[in-house]
Amino acid sequence: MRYTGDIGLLPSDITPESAWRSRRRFIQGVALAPLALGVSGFAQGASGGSPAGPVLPAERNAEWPVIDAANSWQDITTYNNFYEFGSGKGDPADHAGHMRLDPWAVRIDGAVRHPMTLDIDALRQLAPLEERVYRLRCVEAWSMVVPWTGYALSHLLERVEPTEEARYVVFTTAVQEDVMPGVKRRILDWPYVEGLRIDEAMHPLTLLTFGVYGRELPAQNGAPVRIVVPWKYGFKSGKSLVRIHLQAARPVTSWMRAAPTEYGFFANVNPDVPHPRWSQATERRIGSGLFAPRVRTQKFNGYEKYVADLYQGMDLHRQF
Ligand SMILES: Nc1nc2c(c(=O)[nH]1)N[C@H]1C(S)=C(S)[C@@H](COP(=O)(O)O)O[C@H]1N2
Ligand SMILES: [Mo]
Repeated sequence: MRYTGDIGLLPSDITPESAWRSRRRFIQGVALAPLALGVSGFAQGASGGSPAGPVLPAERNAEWPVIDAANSWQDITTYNNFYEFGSGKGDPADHAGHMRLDPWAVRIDGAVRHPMTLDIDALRQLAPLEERVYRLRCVEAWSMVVPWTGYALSHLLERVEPTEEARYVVFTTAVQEDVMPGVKRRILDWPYVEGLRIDEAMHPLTLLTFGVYGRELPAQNGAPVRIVVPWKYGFKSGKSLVRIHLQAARPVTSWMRAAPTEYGFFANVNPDVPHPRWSQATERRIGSGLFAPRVRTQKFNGYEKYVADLYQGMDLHRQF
């Protein structure tokens, strides 16, 4: 499994796995500088932009299918939804750079035995970072393929030990009203709140995410930490998290509150369940060119065999 198209090879593709791992350990133990070499496989063509920002070392996890060629750094960092910074696709790249990222702490509390507040470095170091290439399918019927860096959220949840009461996990995004033009305009009811059922949150595909393309997350992609739930529409993947709260009740999320008939709690990618205002049967792949054919949308965004069990017995048309 490898990146294709304009992405080129990763060092892990051309080095035996064991050599790669030991080299990684060596690099991690010595200094960050040689990593510039370690991630050189990410170099893009001129049109794709070059990954920028601090390097974030991670091992490739090839356990999950890489569906397609990854989108370019340029696509991933300039075509965004981050309504706190405005509703235009370019607004996050234009404005999110003003977000204050240091210091940053995340509170994990509620129905857990060990509530804690972790600063971003402690949170990032809680489990080994992995690189995973996931498809991101927006509810607006476009998609991208993104090499994320993070670890399974389950590692963090296991650390805080959910109690028997913990049936849902609620994610809350930072609000910095002075630097977030969208917050001033009340596009949604801030803060941006999302949630998962505890079994969805514990699923090994659910990624607590700190980076993209081997670099720390750019602000517009949800720095310094976000969630990525690849089998759900993109709006479930809250950015720039400040709180992870476990509770008994199903939360009312920001999008449910804004338009309950359009955005359900589950929001599983499903080509058979249209949005009330448009079809979800196909998607436009960002970066594929104006005349490229639309791609057929797959149930659970292509992750059906890993997650279908979670929804046994549910009517996915009603519980959308
Ligand atoms: N806080 C916050 N998180 C958010 C959003 C948002 O507006 N605010 N938009 C969501 C939507 S609709 C999508 S499709 C993804 C987009 O992630 P990306 O910009 O990194 O591709 O972020 C999600 N997370
Ligand atoms: Mo989205």
